[in-house]
Amino acid sequence: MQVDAGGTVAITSPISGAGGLTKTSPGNLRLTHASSSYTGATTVSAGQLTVDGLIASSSSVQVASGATLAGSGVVPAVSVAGNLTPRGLATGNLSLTSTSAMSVDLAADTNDRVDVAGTVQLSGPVLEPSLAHVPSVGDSFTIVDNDGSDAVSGTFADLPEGAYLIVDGARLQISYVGGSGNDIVLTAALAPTTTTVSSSVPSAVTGEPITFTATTTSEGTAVPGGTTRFLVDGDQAQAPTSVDAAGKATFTTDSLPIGETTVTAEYVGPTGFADSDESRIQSVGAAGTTTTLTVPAGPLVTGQPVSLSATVSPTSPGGGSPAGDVTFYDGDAQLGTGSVNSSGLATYVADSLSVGPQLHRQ
Ligand SMILES: [Ca+2]
Ligand SMILES: [Ca+2]
Repeated sequence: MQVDAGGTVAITSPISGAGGLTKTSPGNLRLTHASSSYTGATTVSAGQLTVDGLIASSSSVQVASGATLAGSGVVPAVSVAGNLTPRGLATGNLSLTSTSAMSVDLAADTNDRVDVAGTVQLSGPVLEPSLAHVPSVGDSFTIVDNDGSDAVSGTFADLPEGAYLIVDGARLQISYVGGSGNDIVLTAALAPTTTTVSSSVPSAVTGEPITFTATTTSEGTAVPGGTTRFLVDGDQAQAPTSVDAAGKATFTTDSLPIGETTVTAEYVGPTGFADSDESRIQSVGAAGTTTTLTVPAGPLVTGQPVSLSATVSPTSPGGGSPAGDVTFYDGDAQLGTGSVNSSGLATYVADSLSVGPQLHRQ
């Protein structure tokens, strides 16, 4: 049969006999009768053959590179080197070669699909899905319904099991073990994200500023937005802030307690992206301190009460307000203690000091 480019010829009568059918030229030949009985081979060498009827008695259908098989009818075993545009086509064994492409419209109600009675052989064909609506996460589309329990052999080009593909802005994940376990199913999915947390000072001391940086990626690249919040030992320490172009958010604190503290970054992705989080243990040790003793200017008179003061300050990189007690000595004799106040000052009033020995602090 020849159909000129741009034209469509429909055969509504049954085709019978022992001969075959070869479709040439660029136009579209449409077979609609439900009881054709010819037994020869069907060859689509150019243009498009649309089978909306039944030609299952044909020995096979061969679709040449550049030619197209389409329709919603019933065909025998099909080997496609060109294009397959099924609209619910039922086939025998289905083979798609590396030069072929399968186009499916993933409509919300009834998506394009092939129902295969036999084997499914994919030698790296290109999958060309289209989507006219926004699917909800979890919505699935069976594009090849494989009968029996035989596994699909091979995959579409660049789409191994579990791969993601973006279809008209929606993210779909492909499985060749979907449906009853041997069907090809596309499922609307969230992009996975991974969040990691680093510390500017993995082993800090009290009062030392520590900056935590959360970095969120999706399949190896920065996420396109979203927010990250930080928690310290499970309590929010910083409200959600937008991540930057590198997917990063930071949280700086100098008030973690001595010991080990759990710092968590929680990422909430934009539409289409999954959430993720990570926790890390931050170690904080005691900061070093410097103590300066102040005594009244002399000379002191024996027996006169003496007000002693000591100023305690953290040494860098520590910070904040030291707490605790300062013990004052007269020589080796302990005089008493004073508590360090919020200004780092401890005082003690001695009734008297001995003559001669140096005043010192331990
Ligand atoms: Ca199945
Ligand atoms: Ca099967």
